[in-house]
Amino acid sequence: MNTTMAEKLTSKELMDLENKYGAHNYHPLDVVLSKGEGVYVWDVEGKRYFDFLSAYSAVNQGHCHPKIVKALTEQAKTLTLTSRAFYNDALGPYEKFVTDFFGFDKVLPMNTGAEAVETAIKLCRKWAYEVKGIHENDAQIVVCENNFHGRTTTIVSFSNDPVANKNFGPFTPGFIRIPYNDAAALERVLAENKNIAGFLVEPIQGEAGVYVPDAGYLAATKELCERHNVLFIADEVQTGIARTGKLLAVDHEDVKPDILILGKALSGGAYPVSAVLANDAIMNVIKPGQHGSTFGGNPIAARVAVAALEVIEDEKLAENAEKLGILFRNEMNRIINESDLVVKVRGKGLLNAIVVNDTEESETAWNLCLALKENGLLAKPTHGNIIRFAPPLVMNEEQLMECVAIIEKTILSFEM
Ligand code: IF1
Repeated sequence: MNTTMAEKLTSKELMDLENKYGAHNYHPLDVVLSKGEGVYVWDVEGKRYFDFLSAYSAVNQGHCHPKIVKALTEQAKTLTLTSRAFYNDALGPYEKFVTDFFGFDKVLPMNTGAEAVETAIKLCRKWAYEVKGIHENDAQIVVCENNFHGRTTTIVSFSNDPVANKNFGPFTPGFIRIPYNDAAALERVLAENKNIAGFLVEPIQGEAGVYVPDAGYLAATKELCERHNVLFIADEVQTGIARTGKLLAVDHEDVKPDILILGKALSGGAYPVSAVLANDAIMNVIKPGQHGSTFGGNPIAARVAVAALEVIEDEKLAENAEKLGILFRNEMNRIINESDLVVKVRGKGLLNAIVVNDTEESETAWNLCLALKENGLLAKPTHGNIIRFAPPLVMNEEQLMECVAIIEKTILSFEM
């Protein structure tokens, strides 16, 4: 088999190639995709599916959105990369646009979510030493149990998931882990420890299985941070950009983070674009040469991000996510009442999960996803018995009801 030729390979052949030549750091569902448009993707055999993962919420604006693709391809033909050794004519306009859009003085552009989290950690520590006055190397950042913030060595250092960090040590010190959704736990640690620089939190824990904290948790923790001169750092890589029914998940509680971390849908999935936003009193601690990235702030990323955010606003995707999310959870609750297989639905906007009535070690959720795939809908289990449902936000009500029918049919036939 000459795989360099443009000949058409089957799904089986393509999966074999990945298995033989790619590192086994993923366990994909056995579907090979070759095309996407809006809420749909197609496999190499031409079968169409509803995408209920949206590349982990990167493709909020739908696959291959024409406006985003246009920005990408036009800029790709003009100027792709200059590095930050020189100015480029796309970055400044993007920086003005994105800071206005989210209401911060400044942005620091990066590429992936993990890089943006690393950037926020570095920014927070530098601020702690140079503004707050913590003694050098003593700063602590408070994080939550079952957090997921990415895959770098420092980020996995403060994970409590052995799958993410076992045998990747030694780990970066300087993190204190407290229970999620427990403002009193934050209050205790802030009272005990004068060296706390920041509190890093996901407004909804995605990887942990779409855990929505109690109403008031974000506002209460933000207030505690303010009282103790500690930076509230919101990781909105997964929850941001309209996914949960507001532009940001913190907007549900009118919380303004001191540091905001964005990624994924900042490009609509067309290109790796991430960002850290903060006001001058924080961002100005970073001086030339102290942080950066070859690709961060490149002209393609800048044009793509502007287009991606314009789509969010033009197409009212936050409002659509809010409306369809309520409908989706209502429909799932109806199905739950008819079925013993699914016990719970939770989420906000179009970031939802159902809990399958089986152990975390069971194959049930995986097999349910295989059956959903056969019926034309792609989703993936997380933590064994939880299935995340996060379609592109450009879905309409009719399409959503078609998806509900697929899910219902699959769940009910599964029990027979
Ligand atoms: C993988 C889950 C989603 C994130 C938050 C930072 C990052 C992520 C809150 C890092 C990334 C991912 C990455 C993906 C799986 C995934 C995920 F299953 F783990 F929970 F989205 F649902 N902060 N989330 O959720 O961003 O460096 O990847 O750009 O396979 O690791 P990244």
